[in-house]
Amino acid sequence: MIPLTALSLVAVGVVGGLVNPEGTGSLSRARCVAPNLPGPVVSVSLTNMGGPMMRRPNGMMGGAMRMTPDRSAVAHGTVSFLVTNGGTISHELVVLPLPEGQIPGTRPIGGDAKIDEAGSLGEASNTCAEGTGQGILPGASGWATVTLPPGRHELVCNLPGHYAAGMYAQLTVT
Ligand SMILES: [Cu+2]
Repeated sequence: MIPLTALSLVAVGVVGGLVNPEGTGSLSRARCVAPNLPGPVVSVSLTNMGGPMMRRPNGMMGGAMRMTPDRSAVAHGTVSFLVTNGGTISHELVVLPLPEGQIPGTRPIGGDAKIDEAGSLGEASNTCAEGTGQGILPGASGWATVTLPPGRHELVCNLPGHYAAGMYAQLTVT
């Protein structure tokens, strides 16, 4: 169990772009028990179709991955994300502000098959732990506590090819 004070410090570090040194990501197919998370908790389910990964002729992943939050809106301030990977490969959650007028899922994709994460407000990419790591392994959960201003936000998985395959969702902060 991580004390709330330590959790808050880690959250501040993530917002500042620091890497959580505890992020080993070495657990396999673990079932995780998250600590009591502060603020409203947005539960997010990450999925992909089982079996061999579909690939289009251009090498991009087929559209078979999803990011599904349990709500479409949350009050501004301290918000926690509890992210569970129900898929067969690693995933993550990154919280990005959604610029005025921009449609979710339309960010430009770079040569590395990823989108630009500049301006990230935090991420859950650690297996059975808080904050930033090497990705949430299949069957496991990760979590993060962030401070969200009012406005539209986009939750994304930015592992190569995953955004293009459909791993994004809008979250409105009121
Ligand atoms: Cu993913």
